[in-house]
Amino acid sequence: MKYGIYFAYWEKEWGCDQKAYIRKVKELGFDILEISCAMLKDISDAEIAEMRKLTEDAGIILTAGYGPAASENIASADPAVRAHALEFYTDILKKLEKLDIHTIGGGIYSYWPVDYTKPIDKEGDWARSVSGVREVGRIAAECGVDYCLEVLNRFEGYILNTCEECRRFVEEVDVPAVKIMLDTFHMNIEEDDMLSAIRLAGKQLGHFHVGENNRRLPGKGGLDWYGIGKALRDIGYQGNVVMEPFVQQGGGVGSDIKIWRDLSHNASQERLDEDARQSVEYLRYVFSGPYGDYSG
Ligand SMILES: [Mn+2]
Repeated sequence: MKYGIYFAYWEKEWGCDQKAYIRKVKELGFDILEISCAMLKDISDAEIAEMRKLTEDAGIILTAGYGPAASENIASADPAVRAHALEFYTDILKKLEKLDIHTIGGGIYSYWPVDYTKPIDKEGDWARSVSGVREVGRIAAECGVDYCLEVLNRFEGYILNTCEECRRFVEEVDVPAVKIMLDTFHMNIEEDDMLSAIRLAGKQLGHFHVGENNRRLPGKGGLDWYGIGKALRDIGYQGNVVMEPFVQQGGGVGSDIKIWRDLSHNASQERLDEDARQSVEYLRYVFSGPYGDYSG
């Protein structure tokens, strides 16, 4: 398994310059930096080349996360929105290929955050999403990218709330590059048994997010990291484990994630760095198990 962190732990806006984090996360002991596709919308070829060189020099793997805007909703009932979404994903996937990024994950079968003041048509959106994801998934395959559908809790999504739903959805799409993505924070809300859900995903698990029940760094809350590690080893998971901590209030990130208190306990930048370093060390150790792949 490879271990990563999402840049937004340190930031208050999604579209900020994320290049500075490449070297930083390497120094903190991570293998992976997860970036947001928000920063790729207007990126130039020169900037793409610069970013790729920085990751190669640092020996870092990049992965990409995204919460699509309503105008990028591949499941929309409006054909013009679906056409725009297809255009958007085609552009992003080509950029991912240039960046040597092989994983995109998130609510990329719908939009986020969901506007629950509007009526929800789960059945209709599911059907449109399956057909849209099938089309986008084929483009992803051509670009060498795994298109990973993140199962989200009920407050953030309504199409895929459990691993069982995602498995059924992925089977309907039936494109090998389209995979299941799980996140311990969301699973803790929706799954009867998180460890069974991981086992149900099995070989279809393409990307894995980790965070505590309140989205603090793994090791600072109540989740069963030993059990989670065992379930991942049981399915022979060799993929990415990316932590997605959110502990700071403010900005677009704080508002979208609904951070209304300081979960960092007024931590300095140095303290945030040290907490991340300790968390990845802990996770590597716990997930390695008795016969694991612990090498750090
Ligand atoms: Mn996540």
